[in-house]
Amino acid sequence: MNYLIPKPQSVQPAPGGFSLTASAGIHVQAGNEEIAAIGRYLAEKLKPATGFDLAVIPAAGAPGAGNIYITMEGGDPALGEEGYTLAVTPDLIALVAYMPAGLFRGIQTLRQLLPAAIEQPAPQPGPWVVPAGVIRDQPRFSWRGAMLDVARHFFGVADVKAYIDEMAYYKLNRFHLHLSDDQGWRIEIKSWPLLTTIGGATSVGGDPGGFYTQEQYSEIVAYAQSRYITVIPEIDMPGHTNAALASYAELNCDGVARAPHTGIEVGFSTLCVGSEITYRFIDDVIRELAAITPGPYLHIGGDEVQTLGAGDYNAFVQKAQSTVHKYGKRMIGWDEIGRIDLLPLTLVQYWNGPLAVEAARKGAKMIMSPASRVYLDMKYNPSTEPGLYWAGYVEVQESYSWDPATQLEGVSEGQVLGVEAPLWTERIRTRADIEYMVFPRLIGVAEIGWSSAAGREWSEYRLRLAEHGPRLAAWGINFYRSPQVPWK
Ligand code: TNX
Repeated sequence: MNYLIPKPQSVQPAPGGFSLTASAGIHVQAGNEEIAAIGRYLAEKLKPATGFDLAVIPAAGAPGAGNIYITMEGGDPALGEEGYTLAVTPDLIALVAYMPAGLFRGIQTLRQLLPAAIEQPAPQPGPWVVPAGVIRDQPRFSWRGAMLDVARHFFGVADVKAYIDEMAYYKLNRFHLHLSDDQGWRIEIKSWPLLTTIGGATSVGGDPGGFYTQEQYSEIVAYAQSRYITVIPEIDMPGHTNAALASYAELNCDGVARAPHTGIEVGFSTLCVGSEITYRFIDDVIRELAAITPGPYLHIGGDEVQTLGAGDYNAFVQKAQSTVHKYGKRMIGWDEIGRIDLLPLTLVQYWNGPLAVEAARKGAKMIMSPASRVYLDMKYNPSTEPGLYWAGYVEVQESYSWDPATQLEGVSEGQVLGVEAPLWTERIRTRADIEYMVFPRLIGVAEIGWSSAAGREWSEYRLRLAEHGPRLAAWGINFYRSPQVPWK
């Protein structure tokens, strides 16, 4: 029970353990399809390494010895939406939660309690013993996220699903997709089809482009939902818009379509904020995106526009905020939106600057993504091949040893919604690159978001992290074997 990440709120070990055998049943609370689906997910995760075809059975109360029991009956409301209790005896594994999301998080704990070989894709000898004890657990923060930039380089549905599964294993619950930028537009907008046929065709460095149809996007959203992860789509504006400006001449103040951009400089592009068509454009884009996004959030970027005055910028973002609100969503933006009058439910994502503090002073809730800690595109050290280093080299310890409630002067715990780790992809071209930059740093971010600050310490964490090496290896993940960690 000593190697769990994120570290649970409370762990009480007991003698002995539960031996999982081929005859175990996964007994799920009867009459609840959502819980049955969680039971099937567990069976599916246990099958490859054990070879067991565990039956998912509607339960008539707690089952007899040798079984797994998953239920919301008796779930403690004090453990909230994502909390759970996992009680393991030599006879029974009982997972109880107040809400289905809690059961799903508890399943990840159960997977981590089994030997690392459980993550192997083909049958292993076992035995499959789960140590006995009681875990009572719930998250510190409600926002525990990762962002993937699919604009600078495009990653298809299969890559994205793999990332979602990796996030789920560490109990993350927000997946932010950066869908548009200077170098590419990645989501089909039916009323503006050239965005994807022209704007979607390029990537950084002349690499291949690509985009998601609305159907594919919905497939990603549903996949994330089945793992209790909310998708947050981002369309960056008014800057970071060259792909749109290349697709439609009329979005430019001079009426001339821009050439595609395959470099990595930022800050030069902007929508034409004085023209009426710009607002028809953002209305259409936000309307279509809101309609296929069941989650409550829509991110409008708002970062790094160097070619607009403050007045124009503020007026534009103010209008974008009204549009997002009109379509029933809460707006999120990077630091820079701290300059405008924010609606009460608007969220600010801190990355680098003082404007986020201004937003906090106005009462906005914050998502913490300090570049010098959790920008997963930052190189680990000078010999890291992929990535950038403008915010410094970020070794595993640096990305773990900080706290969201004390990172920013003037922003206290009550204003912090949680933490999110972005992966920008200017210098990330393949799934192997993603894995190398994300792992193991994202695991530490997951712990920062979930576990209590008290007792969270690098010298102890690195030993737990070491035990996760074989699990990452079992999935075939190309992770960075940091010399700071005594890998197993
Ligand atoms: C800053 S973070 C950016 C991105 C870049 C990233 C590279 C932010 C709001 N803007 O456009 O991709 O740095 O690390």
